[in-house]
Amino acid sequence: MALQAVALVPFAFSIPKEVKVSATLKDSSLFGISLSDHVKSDFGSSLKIKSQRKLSLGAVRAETMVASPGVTYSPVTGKKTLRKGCVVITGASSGLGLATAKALAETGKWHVIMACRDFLKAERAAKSAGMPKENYTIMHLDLASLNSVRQFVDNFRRSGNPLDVLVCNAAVYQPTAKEPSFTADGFEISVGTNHLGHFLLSRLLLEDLKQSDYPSKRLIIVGSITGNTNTLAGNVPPKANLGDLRGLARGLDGLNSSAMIDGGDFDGAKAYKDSKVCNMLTMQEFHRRYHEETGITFASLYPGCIATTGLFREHIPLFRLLFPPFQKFITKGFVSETESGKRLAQVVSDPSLTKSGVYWSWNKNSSSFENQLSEEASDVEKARKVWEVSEKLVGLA
Ligand code: NDP
Ligand code: PMR
Repeated sequence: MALQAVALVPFAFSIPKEVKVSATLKDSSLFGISLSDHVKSDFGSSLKIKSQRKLSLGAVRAETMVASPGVTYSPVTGKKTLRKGCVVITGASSGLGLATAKALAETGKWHVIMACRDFLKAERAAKSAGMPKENYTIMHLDLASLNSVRQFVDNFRRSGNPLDVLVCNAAVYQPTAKEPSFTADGFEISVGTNHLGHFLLSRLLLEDLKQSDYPSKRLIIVGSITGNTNTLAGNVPPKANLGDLRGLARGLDGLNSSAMIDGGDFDGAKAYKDSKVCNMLTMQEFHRRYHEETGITFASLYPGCIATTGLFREHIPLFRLLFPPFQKFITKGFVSETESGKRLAQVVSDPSLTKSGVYWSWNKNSSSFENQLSEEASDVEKARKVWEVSEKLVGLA
């Protein structure tokens, strides 16, 4: 991984107009994929309670005149009002999750449940971001423990809030780890947290989403360009590849099986990218299984390269120093945390982003567009297998 960070250095000083990529970063080459093709796809953003539960949320003026659920009439004015939406955001204590929570809370139209593993950190983050305190609640959730996920769901249900939108955002990235580490249930930690924790959470909370009377119910799972091998970023080694899922099927425990989904040797950076492929496949499988029946919008996104977040906390210092300027000035894929938060907040609440099964990206002008996923990240059969194996691992089948 240090090699990859060092590989940023020469690249930062020569900017080929059209680069062809072939081998690996180890020989610093970036050939085999056309940058101009890339501009057309993922690169676009850079170079390219249940209804019967008592609703505990306030109401704000509605903007449309369409009679829809979640809308009430004020007895005094006769004006239509839409109650506040309730959105759960995992990993809202920093980076993209915090910026999204802030963007939504500031509108006054959303109550944000910040589902975080470190309560104090989340409270400090919300305060220093200046989030209006009546518009958020922090609830404990450690995605690296299936018990904690189940406990969170119980606590959330007891809180009496409706669930209108769920955002699966939290993630860990261990690019420099030599050995795998594991969740409470013994799964390699990146896939265990980013995919399996969220898989159980979203499967359980699907019931709550179904019962929401809000006009647009959504389940959003954050994806990434680096899990998509149809992009330049996705071709930086190690590349995502789930193989035949043999490691996942055997439990990713590093004892009886490999800690990697494809059964190969442990590589923390690859484990993260594989977990993002699982996130994008899960979103599509949800769409195929439940969109028609429930009307829920299922979506994923690549918010842009937010090179300053805590995601890179375990990377070597040289990488952390060079990565933001590299993304700002070379790839032009950089986005600020604030901008990324606005993007994810759009996927949560924008009335024009209700299409289900979509992987959203943004172009240079920050306009959203439906992006193409890689072959693997849109493989229907693989999505079904990941779903089936995952439900066994988290105890749902
Ligand atoms: P951050 O590290 O800033 O945020 C990650 C969040 O996840 C933190 O709040 C962290 O909590 C939380 N988290 C980690 N482990 C757990 C756990 N076991 N249980 C509960 N919460 C946990 O990174 P980003 O904001 O960059 O990442 C957010 C999402 O954006 C991720 O899904 C990532 O894959 C995606 N993404 C990021 C990109 C980028 O360029 N940064 C690009 C594309 C996608 P704590 O604060 O306690 O550590
Ligand atoms: Mg990448 C061409 C554009 C581009 C974009 C948009 C990203 C995004 N990256 C690009 C290109 C390159 N990166 C190139 C050419 C290189 C080789 C010098 C390169 C390297 C690189 C490294 C070592 N990039 C990285 C790393 C990481 O450790 C990051 C990672 O893979 O995290 C999983 C990363 C990223 N590059 C991105 C984005 C968005 C990331 C990180 C976050 C993520 O995908 O979630």
